[in-house]
Amino acid sequence: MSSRPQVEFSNVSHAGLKRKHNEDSAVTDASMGLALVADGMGGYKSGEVASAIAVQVVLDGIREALTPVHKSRSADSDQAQVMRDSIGRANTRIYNAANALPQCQGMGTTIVAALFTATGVTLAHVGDSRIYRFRDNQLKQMTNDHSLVQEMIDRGFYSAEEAQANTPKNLVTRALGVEEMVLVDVQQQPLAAGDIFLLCSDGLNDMVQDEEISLTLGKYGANLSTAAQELVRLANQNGGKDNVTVVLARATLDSIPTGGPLTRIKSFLMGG
Ligand SMILES: [Mn+2]
Repeated sequence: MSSRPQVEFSNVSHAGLKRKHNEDSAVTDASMGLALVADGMGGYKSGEVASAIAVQVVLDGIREALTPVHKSRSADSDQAQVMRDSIGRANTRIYNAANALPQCQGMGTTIVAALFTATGVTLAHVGDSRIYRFRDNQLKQMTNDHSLVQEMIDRGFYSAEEAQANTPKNLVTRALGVEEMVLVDVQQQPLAAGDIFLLCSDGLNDMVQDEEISLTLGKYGANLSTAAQELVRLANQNGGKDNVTVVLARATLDSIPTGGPLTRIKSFLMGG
C-alpha cells in the first residue's frame, strides 16, 4: 500500500433505550487509517457474536495485507480487493459458526468499512449500515442500503415516502453470515481537505434525520468526539429504539507525503 495518511477518529456506541444488549461492534485503527462498524442480528446474544467476528476478521485481514511483507499488494488499486477478500473471509467465518453452533443459528451482521490511503478512501458495505460524507457543509449518503425498503424504491415500486410507510423496516437483503458467498459493494473516493466520514448503524439514521445529522456535524465537527457523542445523544433523545453506533473520521491531508510527480499522477488516475 502507499503511505498511510493521518486519520483522526471518534467512536461512540450505545445500546439505546429499548434494547438490553448492544449487538453493534465498531473498531478504528489510526495506524492503518481503518474504521469498521457492524450491526449484528440473531437470537439471544448471537448478533453480538456475528458483529464481533466481522470486525475482528476484517481488521486482521486488512492488517495482514498492509504488512510490508506482502509487497505484491502494494498498489492503491489493490485496496478494493483487500477489502473484498477480508469481508468475504468474515462472511465465511460467521456462516460456518452459524451452522456449527445451535445457539448461533441464523445470526448475521451488516458491515461498513472505510480504509484511507494517502489521497483517497476505499469504502465498502454489506447491509443497511451507512457511510456518509460531510463536505462543504453538505451531507451525502455514500452507500445504498441493501434493504427491502431501498429495493422497492430502486425498482420503482414506491417513492421513498411510500416505501417507508409500506415496507417492513430493517429487513436487510444482504448480510454477512447468511449465505455461503456474499457480494460486497466497494468504491474508491478521492479526499478533499476537511472531509468528515460518518459510519453508522441504522440506530442513528432511523432516529435522526439526515438534515439533523448535517446540522450537528456543521456545529460540532471541529471536535469529532463531541460531534459523535451529540449524534448518539440525539438518537436516544428521539426514542433510542435500537443500538446506535457512530464513527467519525477525518484525514489530515497536509500531513500526507505527496511523493514524486509520477506517484501523484498515478494515484490521481487510480482515483485512490
Ligand atoms: Mn440496528
